[in-house]
Amino acid sequence: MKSKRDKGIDRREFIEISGKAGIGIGLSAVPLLTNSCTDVSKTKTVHGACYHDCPDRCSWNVTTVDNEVTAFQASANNPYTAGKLCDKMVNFPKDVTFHPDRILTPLKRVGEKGQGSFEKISWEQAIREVAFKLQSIIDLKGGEAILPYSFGGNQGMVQGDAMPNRFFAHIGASQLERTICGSAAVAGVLATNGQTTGVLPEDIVHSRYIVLWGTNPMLSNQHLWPFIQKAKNNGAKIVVVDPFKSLTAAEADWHIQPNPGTDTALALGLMHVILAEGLQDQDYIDRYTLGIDQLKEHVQKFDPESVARITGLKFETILEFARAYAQSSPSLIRVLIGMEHQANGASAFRAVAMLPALTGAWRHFGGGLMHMTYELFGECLNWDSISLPEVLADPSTRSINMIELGKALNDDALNPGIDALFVFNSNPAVTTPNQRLVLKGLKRKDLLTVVSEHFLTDTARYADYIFPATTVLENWDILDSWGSTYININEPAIAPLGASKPNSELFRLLAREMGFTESYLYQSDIEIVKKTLQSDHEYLKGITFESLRASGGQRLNLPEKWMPHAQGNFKTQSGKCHFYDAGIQPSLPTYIPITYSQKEREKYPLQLLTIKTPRYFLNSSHANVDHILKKEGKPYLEIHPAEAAARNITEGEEVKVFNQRGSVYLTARLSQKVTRGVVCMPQGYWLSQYKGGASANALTSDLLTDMGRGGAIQETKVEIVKV
Ligand SMILES: Nc1nc2c(c(=O)[nH]1)N[C@H]1C(S)=C(S)[C@@H](COP(=O)(O)OP(=O)(O)OC[C@H]3O[C@@H](n4cnc5c(=O)[nH]c(N)nc54)[C@H](O)[C@@H]3O)O[C@H]1N2
Ligand SMILES: Nc1nc2c(c(=O)[nH]1)N[C@H]1C(S)=C(S)[C@@H](COP(=O)(O)OP(=O)(O)OC[C@H]3O[C@@H](n4cnc5c(=O)[nH]c(N)nc54)[C@H](O)[C@@H]3O)O[C@H]1N2
Ligand code: SF4
Ligand SMILES: [Mo]
Repeated sequence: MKSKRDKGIDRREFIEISGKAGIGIGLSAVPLLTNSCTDVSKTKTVHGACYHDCPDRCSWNVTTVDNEVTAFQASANNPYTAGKLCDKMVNFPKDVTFHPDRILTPLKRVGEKGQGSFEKISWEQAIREVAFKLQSIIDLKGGEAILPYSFGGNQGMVQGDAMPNRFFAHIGASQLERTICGSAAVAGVLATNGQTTGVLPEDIVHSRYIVLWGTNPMLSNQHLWPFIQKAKNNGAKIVVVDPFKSLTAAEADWHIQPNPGTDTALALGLMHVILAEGLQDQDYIDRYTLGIDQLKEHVQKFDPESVARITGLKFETILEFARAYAQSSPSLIRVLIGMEHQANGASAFRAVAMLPALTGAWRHFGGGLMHMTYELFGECLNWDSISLPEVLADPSTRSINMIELGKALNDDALNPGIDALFVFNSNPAVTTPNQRLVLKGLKRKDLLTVVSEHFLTDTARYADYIFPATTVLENWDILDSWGSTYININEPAIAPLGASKPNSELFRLLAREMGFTESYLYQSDIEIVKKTLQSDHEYLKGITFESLRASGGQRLNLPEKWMPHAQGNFKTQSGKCHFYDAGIQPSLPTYIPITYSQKEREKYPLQLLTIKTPRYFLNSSHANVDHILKKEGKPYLEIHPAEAAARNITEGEEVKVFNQRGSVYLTARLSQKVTRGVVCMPQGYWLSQYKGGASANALTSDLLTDMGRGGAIQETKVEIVKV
């Protein structure tokens, strides 16, 4: 989830500022990332935070002796993530920073694209050649022929946002619509509540009925789990709604297993029952909501029988779920991201977000909806210093949706076509849907591909130039969060290894080589960190650069009892919770399935989930580490025994999963974790780790979601044969 989406910095915003021109820019004027850590000679401990695209945003301490890491631990100063880092990160210094395969020098391609043959070159040569090539493209076709492609690989505001955004805005590059994670979920919840910040994570301990709807915290939000367990110890019932028996579902008191992508219907069905049985909080509805009459009429169609047909659930399950939810208090629904990757994804979030207003759950501490926290940081940090809106504003520059990367790279009608792709903080060859089209684009001989990376990822293999990026242990940053309430600074623990440089420095060097003189292209990392904190917002009271350096993560200074909608106060235009909104199409959330012809259904009868099941990967990150791969085992397909038997497939056999977009080879695991008609494979393995060189996204589609222009990645139909 890119938390800064709504702060305007993902939009290209550039106007030339002539007044600031004319600064002499030589190497000496470029603030290189030098700091006290280059002459470390004794033990020291610095504070930092996890850079991953993870809602937890753990705070940590790193102890070093002579540029060697001697201890790497969760910080006790952040009680939310104190205790331990997750399984993915405990060995981070060895697994990533000091990994022998790490790229530590610039590389230039010598073999065919994708082959992975490179020669080492100097930074000077790499910067000179890439700057020259970018400038030639700009001169010939304009900046829009260059597409930056990045996502949550590093969520730091300096390394992920500030410097790269400024550079690409300055050259007038195409904007990237960063929609692969969170866009649909946020669009849905905003339509209903106008904000996504509901119940705060720690307050879940006060809940007595917790619905984990399409989220798997035991794996993907691990520091929330102890709080859920505490609630359980206090008597809370834990319900999981998930088409897959996830780790969390297996631990729940009740696992409700609907057909994938049918949650909108399920939520509307619950509302049907609640209204039919008079279980709603009429006073809350009268005071703080809009459109109850339209909703009442709308949910007529979603009677339990119809919803049972759509969701594959029992009629009784829908009744019992509706009653238990409405009659428990405080009742909390936890949503996150996973469920959004469906054709109806945004509508599902929109509908689910209505339930707490219908039952008045918001009135009770620990009751309501728990979703994101990024808006809290959006309100209090000095975003203008990151996004520089006054100097970087040109909303007319074209945008390309990251989900449609494959289409964009292969679109002859696109004017200008994409001549250069600049990838950092992302591994699109593995993580972007419609992989075959992405790879076809990456193979284009006339495409300049520049990648900044730690490793020779499947994407980097296609690069013309690779720049070696520092890891989080080697650079400054400041990190907000989309799932917790702590702000962190990240102080470098060691000097950059080899010739690696932070993303920020890469863009400063390119700017200098291209002859740009605007001072905002050369701001130092520490300066950006300090400026970001310059705000007198009450949430930042007591939080300064110095205090963060001393303590690591600090909790935002939020009101003690955070109950955002106890008395309405929705951030919609009307200030009410919108059951109905004439300004949105459709005006009520509606279950609209994708229809397939009889022939298509026969050809590809199974729905494929490609989800985050590996414990030790973070998307595709860490999937190249030997001991991690050993723990995760070979990529596998979970298939219901009845579906397997129908295809004469037995446990452990090799199978080919295929559809019109591609095929992937996997080992069959006969499993009751999926229902009939649904199969599941893990996302994250690199395609170079599969026979046939294709991974999960070779099968997925670049279809967009109903709202938010996210990716309906899980709207994927396949067939399976044994090999
Ligand atoms: N170990 C680990 N942790 C991670 C990540 C990782 O790769 N590995 N990735 C991080 C990132 S980028 C993110 S966005 C978060 C995501 O964290 P979560 O939002 O918790 O998402 P997922 O694990 O993607 O999906 C959660 C569950 O949604 C289910 N699901 C899929 N389709 C549907 C549906 O139609 N309806 C319902 N009800 N459920 C559905 C899946 O089966 C899955 O079990 O996790 C973060 N944490
Ligand atoms: N089929 C399927 N596809 C999915 C998903 C799914 O559930 N199923 N989930 C989607 C979701 S929710 C997300 S968030 C995306 C994630 O997709 P990506 O954002 O592509 O995430 P990663 O695979 O972790 O790749 C991040 C890369 O950034 C690099 N990196 C880390 N730090 C730095 C740095 O400081 N500088 C540079 N230059 N590079 C750095 C890492 O080495 C890594 O290779 O995938 C999406 N794709
Ligand atoms: S990946 Fe998440 S849980 Fe693991 S250390 Fe990072 S923030 Fe914490
Ligand atoms: Mo994500």
